[in-house]
Amino acid sequence: MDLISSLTDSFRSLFHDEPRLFCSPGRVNLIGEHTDYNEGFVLPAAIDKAIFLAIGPRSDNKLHIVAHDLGKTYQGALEQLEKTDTWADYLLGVLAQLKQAGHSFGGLNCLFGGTIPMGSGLSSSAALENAVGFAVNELYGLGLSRIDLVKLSQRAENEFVGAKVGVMDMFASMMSKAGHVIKLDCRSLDYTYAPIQMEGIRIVLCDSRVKHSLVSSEYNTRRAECEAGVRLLQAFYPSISSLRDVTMAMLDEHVKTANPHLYRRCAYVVQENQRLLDGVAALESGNVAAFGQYMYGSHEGLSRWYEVSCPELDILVDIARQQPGVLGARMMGGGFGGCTINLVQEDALSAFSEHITKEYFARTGKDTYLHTCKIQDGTKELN
Ligand code: GAF
Repeated sequence: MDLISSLTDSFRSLFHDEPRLFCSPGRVNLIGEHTDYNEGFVLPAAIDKAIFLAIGPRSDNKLHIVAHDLGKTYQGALEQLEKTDTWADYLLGVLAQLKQAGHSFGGLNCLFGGTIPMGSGLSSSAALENAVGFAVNELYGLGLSRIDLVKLSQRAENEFVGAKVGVMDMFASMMSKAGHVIKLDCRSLDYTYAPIQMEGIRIVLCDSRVKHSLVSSEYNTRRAECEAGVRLLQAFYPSISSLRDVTMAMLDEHVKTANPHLYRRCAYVVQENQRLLDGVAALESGNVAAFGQYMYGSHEGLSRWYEVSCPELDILVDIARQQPGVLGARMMGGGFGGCTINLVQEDALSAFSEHITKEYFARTGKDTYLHTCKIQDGTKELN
């Protein structure tokens, strides 16, 4: 039985009611990593791996939530939305934010499952947050726009879950359009949909099988380092407010000698923003090979200057780079594990898959899991 039928059946037998069904996808990001919280640019898209949510209103103010894949249940009440330090916080956080914004809604029965591997850097948490916000908005006619829901998910994660993530993941999952990547300006939230003109080229994810933890201190440390770099420069340029406003010349003059560690962190971000802009120009002119080189540059920066990679991700990129028919590869997402994203020529796909699986095992003793992605629409209700 497929996942949707199984969620529907379980919902019926648990709650004796007919659910409404929602789907919220995970995401990839072609380039522009750790730039979102620096008010820079990102180039993400939603993929064909998603969270599926079966949900219905209750006549009281209780919450009955079931994580189908984990075999776990949360029961509580809307009046008491307290942090649990479990998976339930992603849902409770969204409900808490809705309440805080003054929206009125009743109790809920929900059951969710999914196809996004957890801890693989494909944003299962943002997908879950979006699914709940979107569903409650529909169920209770709250009148929130998609952008409102994106901001709500981000606040839930920042304030309730306690992960100081940027806006990219929820934006990609909510706003994506099949066959397009989103060029998003994370300062203004202005965005454009760029058609992916990559004839004969596939987006392939290679899972390092190293689980990353987003709430890990390293992510918040990188944010703090970027902010420290900005503060240092504000003494010379009072008008700057984020690394988005900073140039390499500013860093060279005022940070390089004063604080070489901060220099490397900030220089990575400034250069990654530029790589994204140059990369988009390359893609627009159909030069995927040039785009692929920017991806390798991105990985190099993430690994050596920003130091958010790990040996397994470096090995995956190294293997991909030497393989014919691979145009670009890099680690993706927060880092310290998760997946690499690879652009692979269709006719080289099966040799790539065979080689990287064998070679990765030989070099790490781990199996990699490959997924060839399709770019999908964002969060939606299923009929
Ligand atoms: C994680 C975060 F959730 C995003 O906001 C982003 O910062 C990303 O890491 C790195 O680009 O996915």
